[in-house]
Amino acid sequence: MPSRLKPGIKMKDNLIYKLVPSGKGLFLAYDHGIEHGPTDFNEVSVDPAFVMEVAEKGQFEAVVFHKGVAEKYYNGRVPLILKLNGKTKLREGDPVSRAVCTVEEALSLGAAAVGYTVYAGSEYEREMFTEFGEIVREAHKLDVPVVLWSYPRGHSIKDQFALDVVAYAARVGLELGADAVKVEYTGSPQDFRWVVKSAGKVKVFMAGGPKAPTDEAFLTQVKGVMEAGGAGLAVGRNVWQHKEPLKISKALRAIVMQGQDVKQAMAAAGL
Ligand code: FBP
Repeated sequence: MPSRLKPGIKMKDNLIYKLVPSGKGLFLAYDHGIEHGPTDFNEVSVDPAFVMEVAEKGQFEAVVFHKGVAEKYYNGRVPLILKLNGKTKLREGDPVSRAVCTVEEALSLGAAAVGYTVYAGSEYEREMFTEFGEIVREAHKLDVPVVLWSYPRGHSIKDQFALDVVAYAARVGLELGADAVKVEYTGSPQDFRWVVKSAGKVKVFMAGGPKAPTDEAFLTQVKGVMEAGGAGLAVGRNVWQHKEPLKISKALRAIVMQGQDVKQAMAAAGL
């Protein structure tokens, strides 16, 4: 059958399988230095070399860095998702985050994929949509997977965790051409199933969020994501703020990759 695609646009399913061949995985996020500032870190986690080591020993499918950290600390032992845009939390008002790195630069730093945050609902949504569109175009031309951090935020968003808002965020990923989308958890597998469904062929990853009060509470959310058909999670604080980052990583893998239940996974990890 003759291709009806425009020249230069290749037919493809979903490039994220390059990073997560089984369709499931764990990404270790460490872009907090810019998003939140060093307040998220302690004496140990402030050092990007420590997080690089956790990513490797914890067998993460990828580690997420901004370009400066990648330049100085990325050692190539775990695939890299390079976060192309970022903002600080120092500025008030509706959020806007613009690219500080290109796809080409990301590749030269060893990236296997690129990431970008869109704050849908912000008064600057259009600027981020436009820029993200350009990034998807360039990345896909080069067969590079694109992960969208899809966080509805701004004065128009009353509840960023509400089911309709999170499902909308997941759908934005599909509509804008992302290969994977990272969204907040909605609280139950029943609800999250609708989020996953809304994203279609786009793989849905849960954002870890602030350190959970207990391991069990956190792992129960992760189990819920997997029961709902999610692909895994892109997690930061709940791993590198943990007193035993490798143990919690092991429990996460047991749930995400092996489908274990929470108690089994905790026991196997020695938690
Ligand atoms: P966590 O698992 O620590 O929540 O990391 C996920 C993440 O999306 C980071 O990649 C990003 O820096 C941060 O959360 C954004 O946090 P916020 O929700 O405050 O914008």
